[in-house]
Amino acid sequence: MTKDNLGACNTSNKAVLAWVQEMANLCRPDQVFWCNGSNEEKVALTEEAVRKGILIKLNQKKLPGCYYHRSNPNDVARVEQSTFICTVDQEEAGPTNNWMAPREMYQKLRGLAAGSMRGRTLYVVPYLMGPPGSPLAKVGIELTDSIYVVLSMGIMTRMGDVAYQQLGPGDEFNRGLHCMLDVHPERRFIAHFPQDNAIISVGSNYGGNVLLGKKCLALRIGSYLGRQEGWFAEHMLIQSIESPSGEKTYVAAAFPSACGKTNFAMMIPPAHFRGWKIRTIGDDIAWMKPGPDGRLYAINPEAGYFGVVPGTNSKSNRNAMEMLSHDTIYTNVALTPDLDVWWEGKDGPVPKECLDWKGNKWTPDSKEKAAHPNSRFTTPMANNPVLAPEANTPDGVPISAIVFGGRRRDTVPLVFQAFNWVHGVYIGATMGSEMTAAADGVAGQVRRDPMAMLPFCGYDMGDYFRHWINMHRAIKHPPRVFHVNWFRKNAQGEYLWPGFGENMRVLKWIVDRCAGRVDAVESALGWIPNPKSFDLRGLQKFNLEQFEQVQSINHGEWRREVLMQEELFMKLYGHLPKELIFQRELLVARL
Ligand code: GTP
Ligand code: SPV
Ligand code: MN
Repeated sequence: MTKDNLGACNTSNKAVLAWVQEMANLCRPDQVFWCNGSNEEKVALTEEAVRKGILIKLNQKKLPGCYYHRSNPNDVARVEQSTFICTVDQEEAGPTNNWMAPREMYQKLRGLAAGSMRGRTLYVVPYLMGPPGSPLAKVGIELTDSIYVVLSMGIMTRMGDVAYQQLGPGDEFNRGLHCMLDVHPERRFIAHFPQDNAIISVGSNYGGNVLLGKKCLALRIGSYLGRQEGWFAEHMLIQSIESPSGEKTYVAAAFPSACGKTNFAMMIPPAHFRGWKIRTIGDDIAWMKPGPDGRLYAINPEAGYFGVVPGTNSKSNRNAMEMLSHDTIYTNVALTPDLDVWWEGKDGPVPKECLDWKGNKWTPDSKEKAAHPNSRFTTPMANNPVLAPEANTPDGVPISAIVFGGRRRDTVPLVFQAFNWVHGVYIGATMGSEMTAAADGVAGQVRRDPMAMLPFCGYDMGDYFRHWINMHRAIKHPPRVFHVNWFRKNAQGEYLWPGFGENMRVLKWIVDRCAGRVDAVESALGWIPNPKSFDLRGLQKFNLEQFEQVQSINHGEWRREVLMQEELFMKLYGHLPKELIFQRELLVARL
């Protein structure tokens, strides 16, 4: 395609043509731009974004291919109170989701969208979630008036002609409409219509609210379809662990937003673990389906990472620092006078002066943070120095372990293993975690976040637990289930566990448990490591006593924990599987 016909219509799919026409008639853009995913297109749209001040070109000597974006200060995270599941019956959405009848929501949002793209361009963004040709992959089309969304979708998904190829002549694609409007919280709605495989998002231009392939399609709509079709759509990283002898194990792990998935997915094992290799298949989302051999197979539907920036440095995550050094969009970090980026926790000296994420002058004396706590990078997975080649395998990888984990300063030990599948479902279902800056709300407050899916489950949470329990029958060799907590603190507020690369020690125990190679001790919560066979060698300033502290189970704290779980169970009572109530009774009996 030459430069002259950039933006020209590139599909003959009748359903696509008709729907785009219908939406253009509604939104009234000055022009329609059909994206094909080519490099010329990316270059041209990037230049246009720079010309319009939507992106700032960063110092290309230090950060080749990198750009900077500031979102509206009222629009810096997901907004759960504005997120809706619009099923015909309210009961189907369940008590943990906001609900509105589809007819009412369509009417409301079509009203807001009407004429909203006058003077603007409507971009048609076809995208594929999953490796091309994968039986699990899904096609979506996002119509948006945000060039930042187009460029981000180009990184986060397999965007362009490849999606039309997968779609063929059919009409089975997710219909996503995104209108920025005036980016006002009162006119901000992220609405899902699972029965129509459709999404409408208005009034935001931020990450999880507007990159519709990610949380909206891959998780909310995905989980709804997964229950109908017999698979899982989960908020999980996927990693491969290769031992020095070449044995490969695949692990999927669900931690809530900003609780360590990206870091765990690409961690660097400490020196003691020479010969062990960790590689990333995905850092945020897993689609998993039983395979013909009775194991559970997982793909990463995404092609890029939209990750938390603050705290990233060469000590916590050297792979990430390398990954972010080129071809990355930075959103809401600080900008230095030489057009470099900075954030709290970055290596090197604190800049004497810079512009904070709002564009205001910032110095080390400033009271506010220079980078927003939920500032993010958008980077292609190909940038990841430890990307697993299996990230592109259409059939996915067989999962040996599922790991749940929250951010808990107390109560929850470093690691324990479920006694069996239903107990594992109970452990995931009752997960608690301190809230983070990834969503609007009170950071630090503990809330129940079942399987890290509270903001992302597209139907009744009790039915979701039922789906998890039922799937056991379809998986002859189910993964073993574990729970971890990297965030336990002592009375002085210091982390009890060094975390990051040292999490390899926990991972090795998990891998060995899956292979039946290491013993464990029975506890009230599940199987826990025998301190004698848990590998602490080479870990500086960490003794067995500290290990026992981070593993300790305080029965008083756990009785309180069970009461907190009860609140969720009461809320979900109507659809809560009885198995989980029995699991709770068994736990109480053990405490
Ligand atoms: P989302 O993209 O929001 O879904 O988040 P995520 O789960 O991928 O979280 P991420 O890996 O980006 O980590 C979020 C924050 O937790 C960062 O500030 C990290 O520095 C911090 N973190 C990650 N792993 C560890 C760990 O092992 N120990 C400690 N103490 N902090 C960690
Ligand atoms: C999360 O909040 O879990 C994210 C970031 O991964 S966002 O895409 O904004 O939802
Ligand atoms: Mn996430």
